[in-house]
Amino acid sequence: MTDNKPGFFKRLFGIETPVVQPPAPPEAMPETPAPAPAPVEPTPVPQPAPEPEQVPLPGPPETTPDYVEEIEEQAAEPVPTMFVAIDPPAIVEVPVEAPRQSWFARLTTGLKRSSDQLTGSITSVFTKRKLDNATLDELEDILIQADLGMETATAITDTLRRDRFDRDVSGEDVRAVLAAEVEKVLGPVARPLVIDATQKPFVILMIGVNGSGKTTTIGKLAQQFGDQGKSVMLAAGDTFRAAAIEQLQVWGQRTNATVISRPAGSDASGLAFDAVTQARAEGRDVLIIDTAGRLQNREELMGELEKVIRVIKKVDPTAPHATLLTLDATTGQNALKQVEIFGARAGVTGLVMTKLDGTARGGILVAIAKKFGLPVHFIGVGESVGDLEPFTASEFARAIAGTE
Ligand SMILES: Nc1nc2c(ncn2[C@@H]2O[C@H](COP(=O)(O)OP(=O)(O)OP(=O)(O)O)[C@@H](O)[C@H]2O)c(=O)[nH]1
Ligand SMILES: [Mg+2]
Repeated sequence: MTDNKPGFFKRLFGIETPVVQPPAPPEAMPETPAPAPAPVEPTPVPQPAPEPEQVPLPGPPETTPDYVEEIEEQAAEPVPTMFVAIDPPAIVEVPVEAPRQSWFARLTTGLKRSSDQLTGSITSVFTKRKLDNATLDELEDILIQADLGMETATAITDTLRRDRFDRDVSGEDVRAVLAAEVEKVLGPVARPLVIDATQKPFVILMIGVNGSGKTTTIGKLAQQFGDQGKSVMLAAGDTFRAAAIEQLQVWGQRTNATVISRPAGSDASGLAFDAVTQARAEGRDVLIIDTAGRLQNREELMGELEKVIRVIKKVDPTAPHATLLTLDATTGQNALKQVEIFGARAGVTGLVMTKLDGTARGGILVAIAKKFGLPVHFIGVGESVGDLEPFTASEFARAIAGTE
């Protein structure tokens, strides 16, 4: 959405964010040259022999897989310079659990930033006014500015027009209609991620733009699956940055999940192939494969993602069994494009919306649900291992509409 009403829009969303390391807006991201080695290595990373390291691999595949040719072709090319790295920290820190509010309180607090502005605008429009066309037009603008999407905005104003036209309407009445309409849209997409126990491993591929929360979400999921008694393997498929590999290793240690990795600069598809092979040989319940962040409009990077998927399918044609797209709640309208393009190229099966605890432009989730109908499995409400919650429509609707 273009910011054609700067004053209003600033009031609506122009609040400084406390979120740690927000990604730069995709459009503004510069290309980053091949990564220099991190200036300080926090802990000596075991220097792996040229061949894979942490877990012995089962014997080589019986026939040479096609991907080997692709990898060899690629090896002749210079190290790719197209990944956009977000200044990786030299020392990867995983936040420790601190005493905290319930997740719903944090969700409400996070969405309060959107909700306060939204409900404040609604209240100012609906103070002592009869519902007429002018107020309905104003309300529609407010809802669209809040990223809810044209269809939902129209549905809300249509309901009010039908039921309350020419009558006194309070801000509270409007918020109740807003909550009901948002819940109606989100209800069908609030679906849990079901792990099919007959798939061993159940392969989850985590994808998304830079900094959207892939690796953190993997850590949180590893914890949840581990708590359920599942044996979990993680694959450090963001082979581009050494810090990304370390970050996943830290999560692996923390959650007692095995991490399979290769040295930075290795081919991501080859790692994915090895990881699925290894997890299958070990009878793992779940394998979660991390990937490098990529902007959806970078053709070559999207092609690389397709290759990762092709190679996974060489080991298990039914995999990946879930392809999860992480969306940063602070992104706004660009999230629609991310869902569209990642969906078309990588066959997204479900969404995780992260960072709903901080600056929230949470309304976009409503527009996404309406447009794509993809399941929303989880929401991220913080950086700690416990801060991933199943998505529920009514709580989200109440939080954004500011109703109790
Ligand atoms: N407040 C908050 N921060 C989060 C959440 N999820 C992730 N983060 C933070 O967002 C930043 C980026 O998270 P990562 O998990 O590294 O994101 P990524 O998608 O793996 O990033 P790349 O690998 O660079 O593409 C980190 O500082 C995380 O701690 C969340 O739900 N809430
Ligand atoms: Mg990552």
